[in-house]
Amino acid sequence: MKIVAIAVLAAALAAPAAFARTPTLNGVDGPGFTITLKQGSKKVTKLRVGTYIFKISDKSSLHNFHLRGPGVNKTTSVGKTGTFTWKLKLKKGTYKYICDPHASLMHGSFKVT
Ligand SMILES: [Cu+2]
Repeated sequence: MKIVAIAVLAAALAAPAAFARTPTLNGVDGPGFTITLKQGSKKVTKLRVGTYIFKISDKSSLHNFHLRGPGVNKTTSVGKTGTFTWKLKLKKGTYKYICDPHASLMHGSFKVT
């Protein structure tokens, strides 16, 4: 009986971790003068505190993707292109993403609560 009870308890404890998947967000800059951050097809405007996977596609050597906010300051390179994966812990606050050379045109933000 004791072994069964332990097995049931272990399964109950393991279950939430098995089902909790890290959400993926997709950031894109370029090839034109655009910068976006989406979850699926939806623009990201607010998120809950937690860990997220940011998949960044830097599609232009004129632009970069620079994300800044509480505890985070990550950027791709102006002058290079590529796909990058960042696993980031987001805290409460406002996060901004910009293209550094064109920040007045290419910018966005979201709130984490
Ligand atoms: Cu730019």
